[in-house]
Amino acid sequence: MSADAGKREAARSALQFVEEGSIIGVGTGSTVNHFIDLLASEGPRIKAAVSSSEASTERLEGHGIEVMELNASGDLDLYVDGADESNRLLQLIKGGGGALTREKIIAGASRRFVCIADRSKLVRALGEFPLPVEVIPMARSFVARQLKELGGIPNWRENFITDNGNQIIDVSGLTIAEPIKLEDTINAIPGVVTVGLFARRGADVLLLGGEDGVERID
Ligand code: ABF
Repeated sequence: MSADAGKREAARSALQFVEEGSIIGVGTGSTVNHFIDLLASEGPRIKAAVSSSEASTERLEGHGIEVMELNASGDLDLYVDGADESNRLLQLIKGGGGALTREKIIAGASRRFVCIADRSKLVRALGEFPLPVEVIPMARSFVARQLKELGGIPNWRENFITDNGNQIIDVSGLTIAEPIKLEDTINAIPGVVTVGLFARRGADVLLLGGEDGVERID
């Protein structure tokens, strides 16, 4: 089974969490794209979605699904999104697609976060995937030096601007033994908008699509 087929199966499996007439949070990425398409074709009819990116908004609206501002929706019962890596505690690295800030906001505003991914995203320890850090542009070099002091190798994602007008540093070489601690440490660097470690608020359910079907981890 290809990784893409695994993503699609995980996305299909997330439909069981969607309630008819509800307002749900919808993330970003190729796995979520499957979720949006399947929601439109075979899922329950939702009232509206709160979207984590311009790309997902466009896709949702293309299917005739109303997109609402989080300020208008209030807290959400469900958020469905992908990840770049997850450990067995459902702590995640996210932000490969650059939408980490809005993703973290919606995850924080949601009672249940269902993460969908193909099997390859499950890792023993987080950190092989470079950790994305969204920064205020004027702080980029300063933040990069701080990240070096933490033992990372910062790499500016050139020619990329987030939906919030900021820049991204991808940090490789970090040993993430204590995800919550590292999330707090990086969050505390002036100029950091969001770190793509979702450890304080990880996922509640992880659906992993693979050869043997969809594995659910709670
Ligand atoms: C978003 O999309 C991200 O946080 C993560 O970077 C990415 C996962 O990508 P894909 O679903 O394309 O593998 O959820």
